[in-house]
Order: sequence, then structure tokens, then C-alpha cells
Amino acid sequence: MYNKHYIGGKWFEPSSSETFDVINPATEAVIATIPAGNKTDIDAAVSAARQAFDVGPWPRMSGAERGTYLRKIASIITRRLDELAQLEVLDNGKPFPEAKWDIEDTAGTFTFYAELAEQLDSNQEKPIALSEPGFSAKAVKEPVGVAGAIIPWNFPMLMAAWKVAPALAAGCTMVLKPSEVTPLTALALAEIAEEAELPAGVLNIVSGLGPDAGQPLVEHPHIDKLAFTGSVPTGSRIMAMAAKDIKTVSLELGGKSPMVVFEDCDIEKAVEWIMFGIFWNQGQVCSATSRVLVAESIYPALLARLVTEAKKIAIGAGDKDGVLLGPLVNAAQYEKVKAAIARGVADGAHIATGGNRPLGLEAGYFLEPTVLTEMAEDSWIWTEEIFGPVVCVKPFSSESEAIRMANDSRFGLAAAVMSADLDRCERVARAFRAGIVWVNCSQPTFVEAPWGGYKQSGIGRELGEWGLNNYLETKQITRYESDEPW
Ligand code: TXE
Repeated sequence: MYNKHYIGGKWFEPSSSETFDVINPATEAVIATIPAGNKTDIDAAVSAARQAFDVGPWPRMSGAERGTYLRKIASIITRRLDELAQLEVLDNGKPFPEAKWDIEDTAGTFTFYAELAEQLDSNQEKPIALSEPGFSAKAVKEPVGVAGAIIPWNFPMLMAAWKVAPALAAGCTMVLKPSEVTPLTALALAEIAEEAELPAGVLNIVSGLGPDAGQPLVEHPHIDKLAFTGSVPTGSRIMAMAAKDIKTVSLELGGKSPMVVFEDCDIEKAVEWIMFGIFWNQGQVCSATSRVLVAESIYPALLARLVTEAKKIAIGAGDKDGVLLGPLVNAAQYEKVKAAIARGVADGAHIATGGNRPLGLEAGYFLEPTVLTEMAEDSWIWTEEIFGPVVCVKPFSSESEAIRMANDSRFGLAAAVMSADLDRCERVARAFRAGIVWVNCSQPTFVEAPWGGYKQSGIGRELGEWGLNNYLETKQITRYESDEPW
């Protein structure tokens, strides 16, 4: 299928014969064998991106011109919607309707940043009022340069779009390294860039493992900016490497996102949002609703309803009609989540439902939707990201206790509150130490709104104008205008 890297606008022969297998997590079958890129391939990709930035047309075009390419990419993605969604199902395991949302959102991201590229033409310069006479000054936005992007496996094509679209809109060029677990739709994006006749070197894609391909990209002296989504330990390592030569980094890392459910909410609706919050994409979502805090007066009723509904979820291969929960992405993730549940139980948690491989599904990395209760507040299962279909539920006795428990975390990506009292919702929303707060819902994500975390959940914001700003530098130009001799 894909046996080359995409570098300098061409399919590029890998420098070594090393490969890795891509597995369908629903069947455990090998679906592709992909080149394992290394430092030599990364060097070639960075040099193509550098050339395209330093002397190529891309950063010198108007935003409107760049926007036409982004719109072309969006329309090709839309034309290939079903096929790309199918590829995402094979590669990642997610149910087909969810894969379709991802691909629609991928196209939507390119369209949105095409608009922002167009708008950049009229707001690239801003006059600055100076207190000193005799001078005039303005602030000018310029692309940061060559960006390196490293992405995870949970939303393979969408995560590529969240980085590629704003970078290209800003006038940057990019080298993208997709996750070795799910590289296929990123490589399809290379085909799409080729069909859209994106100028050579603007987008370069090298597949490979983290230490062999990711690390040389992070350490490359000709990369100006790094954008990463993934785990906290890898994010921390990337930040440390970037610190050596002061590269700008944006990091979108893990979470242990709480939902606080008050006694005046509609229990049925709350359970629907909890289920969506923790079970979509098999819980492999950085903003997943993995901790639920429930007012003690409704705790028994809500828990009973959650357990009943969790048991009804249809589990199976993502391409099977009606399936709501697919397999976990690979064997390692499956083992990790199983071990996390076992550790939770060993520490005193109770399994209200789930915890096992579903009956009748012998192959594939399938795990039942799991609800855990009665864990201690300082227990590992309550405090650490599991990244699977596992939700921890605890009661609370007052609003202030709920806020304290919700904020008692090293993460701060997302949080949610459910209540009929909108004043209370606003109060709690403001009190959460998290970058994304959902009121009476959980997970809806809009390309226009900023996305990113407080604390160890990351640095910077993606999406919206904030996403574009990640790829822009600000320059001041100050002119001496006085007739006085200097
Ligand atoms: O993540 P990594 P992995 C969490 C989740 C999961 C765990 C591990 O809990 O179980 O992380 O998953 C690249 N230099 N999340 O191993 O290592 C790697 O090739 C440069 C949460 O997949 O963070 C991949 O492209 N790059 C998360 C990317 O980093 C390196 C989503 C992410 O891999 C590298 C995914 C290195 N030294 C997992 N090592 C979220 N918050 O959304 C690895 N990479």
C-alpha cells in the first residue's frame, strides 16, 4: 500500500529497508507494512521543508492564495469521505459513524483555516500607538518557519489536520510524523496534498517509530516550532529536547477529566453524556469523562442507570452496523487498560460492571465498558489517565467538595458540569482549573473554539484563531519619522 515517505512533493524511497506492521485491532491481522523512517529520511524532509520556506512561494503567497490550496484539500477529503473513514476503522478500530465524523471534521478544519488564511491578508499588520513622538510602529504577523508535528493514534487524520491546516494557513511549511500505530490516513493526506498540487516541500510526511523518526525531528536544528499531541512522558521528553535550542513547543497531553453531576439534573440525560464522554472512541480520548462526581442524593439512582446502559452497548468491529464500542487500538493499549483495572481493584475499587473481554469476541482487543466505584481519592485509578472505556464514579456532598475533588489532579484538560441551575453551572465552570469546560454536555468540539489544557495537560491552544497563532511570530517594525536630525 504505502511503501514510501512523502518528501519535497514526491514519493521518496526510504533510506533503509526497515519496516513496521500496521494491525487491524478488530482482527489482529496485519493490514499494511510501512517504512520505518529514520534520521536520514527526517533530514531529507526537513531540508525540503526548509527550502520550501526559505525560497519557495508558500510563505510569500497571499493568505487567500494559500486558502485556495486548503480548500482543495478539504474538497478532496470530502470526495474520499467514506473510503478514508473505512481506512480509519481498519487502522484505529473506531466505529464507522465516528470515523466519518473524524473525516468530516478533518475537511472542516481545512476549510476553517482556509478562511483564517484569507482573513490574515487584512489583519497581518496592526499599528501600535507609541508614547514617544517622532516614531511610528506596527506589529506584523509572520509565519514561524518550518514546523515539526508529531501526532498520536486516537484521531489519526483529525490530529494531522489540527496541526497541518493552521501551519499551512499561517505560511509555515511542515514535517509530519504520524503515530506508528495508525499511519495510514496521514499517508492518504500526502496523496491528497499531491492531488491538490500543493507546492513541493510545503507538507512532508515521514512514517516511523518515536525514537527513530520522532526524536530526530524534535532535535533537528532547522525546525523552528514543534507541535505534539500524545502522552505526558513523551511530551515532557520533547519539551526537554526542544529546550536545548529553544524551539517553541505546543503540547496537548493527557487528562483525567471530571464531570460534576448535581442533584437537580436530568439523570437520564446526564448518563447519556457520561456514556458518550467515556465510551466514544473506546475512551481513548484525551478529554474523556473519566471521573464522574455525583451528588450523593442521586448517586444510587445515577449509578444504577449508568450500569444498566453500559451493559447494553453493542461491542464489535467498527465496520459492523450498529456497533458503538470497537476494540482498543492495539495489544499494548489493551494490556495497559486491563492492568489499570486490576490495579484499581487491588487498591480497593469495586467493578460495578465490565472489566472483561466480551463473550464471543475471541480475536481483537475488545474490552467491556467498565464502571468502577468505591476507589479512594488518592488511589492510582482515580488520579491517573487510563485511556480506555473505564469510568470512575464517586459521590460528593457539597458544591465546594465537588470543585475541590474535581481540581485535585495534576491534569487540567477538560471538565463538565450538569445542573438545571445555570448560575451554579457558570460558578462551577469558572472554578474548574481546566482549559475546556462543558456545561450540560461533554465532548462536543468545535474548530472555532480554543482547545488545550492547564497544568500537565499541556501548553498552548489549538483550533480557532489560537491554533493559527501557534504558527505565527510577531515582529515590531518601528520607523523614525521626525524631521529632527538624528
Ligand atoms: O504515546 P506517545 P503512545 C497516552 C495513552 C497511551 C499512552 C502511550 O495513555 O496509553 O499515552 O501511547 C511519538 N520522540 N496517550 O505510546 O509515546 C510516537 O511515535 C519523538 C494520550 O502512543 O506519546 C507518536 O507519534 N516522538 C494521548 C507520538 O509520539 C516520539 C494520545 C505519541 O506517542 C517519541 C495518545 C520520542 N522519543 C496516547 N516517543 C492524548 N493525550 O491524546 C514517541 N513519540
